[in-house]
Amino acid sequence: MRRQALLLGLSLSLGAWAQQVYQAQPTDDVWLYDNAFNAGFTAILRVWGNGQDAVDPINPARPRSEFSYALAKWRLQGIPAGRQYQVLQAQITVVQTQPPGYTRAEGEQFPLEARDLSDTSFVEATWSYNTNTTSPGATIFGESLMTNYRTDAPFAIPIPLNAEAFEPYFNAAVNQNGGELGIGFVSRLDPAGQGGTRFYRFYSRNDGGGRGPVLQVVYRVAGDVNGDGCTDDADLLSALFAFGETGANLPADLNGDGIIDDADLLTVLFNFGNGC
Ligand SMILES: [Ca+2]
Ligand SMILES: [Ca+2]
Ligand SMILES: [Ca+2]
Repeated sequence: MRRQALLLGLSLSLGAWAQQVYQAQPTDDVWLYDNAFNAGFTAILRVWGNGQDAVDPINPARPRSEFSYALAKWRLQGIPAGRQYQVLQAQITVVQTQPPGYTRAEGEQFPLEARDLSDTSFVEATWSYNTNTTSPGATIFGESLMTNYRTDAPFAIPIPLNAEAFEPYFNAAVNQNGGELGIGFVSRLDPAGQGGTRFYRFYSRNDGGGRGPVLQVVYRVAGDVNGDGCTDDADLLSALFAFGETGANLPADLNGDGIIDDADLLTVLFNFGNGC
């Protein structure tokens, strides 16, 4: 129950009813490291860097021993293709095993990064280090927070994603990649000097306790005020009639800044016909 409370405590409070929430664990996650054991099915993923770089500058797809990554991919089920989505909030949460091999200050200095992936061709069940070519990209969607840091129990590490940076990646996954979305976990945290224990260790989807990574995305069809999945004149009229209104959770307040103004109206206009 405590584990659920950890994750629920991080869940987002929802505003307007047209918003929807995707929340799931990955369909595949692997430990990408040349000496990884049981890389596809290990219950624990491990991530480190060389203290300077998070990604191997020589060959990101085949990290040397100074680098270790985790790759994960999600299948965004239930989100129809053929329309553009607005991402309001996004977060990945992983659960660090007990005890962490780093101090809170080290975790804050060398965060766990969530990045884009070159592709989502890797498959957990048939994973092979020798043939894999998937590599973490240069876009950092988010960095971990040490807000729940503790040494006496596993703790949740939230990685809030930048909604503006993540939105086009999310839309490309839904509309151009069959719903598959890949995330690379990397870090500059250097294991050396702490007996080789100073690195991120967090549960994979294969953990028997269900503590694998969780992706949560709050989204809506872009410009869709009334939540019927299509941005049309009904949404335009709603935004016009509510123009100037202020308050929390107003359906026509598409950017969620508490006022319905020309920014919201333009969002409807720019997305006119979306999803219809
Ligand atoms: Ca796995
Ligand atoms: Ca609509
Ligand atoms: Ca607004």
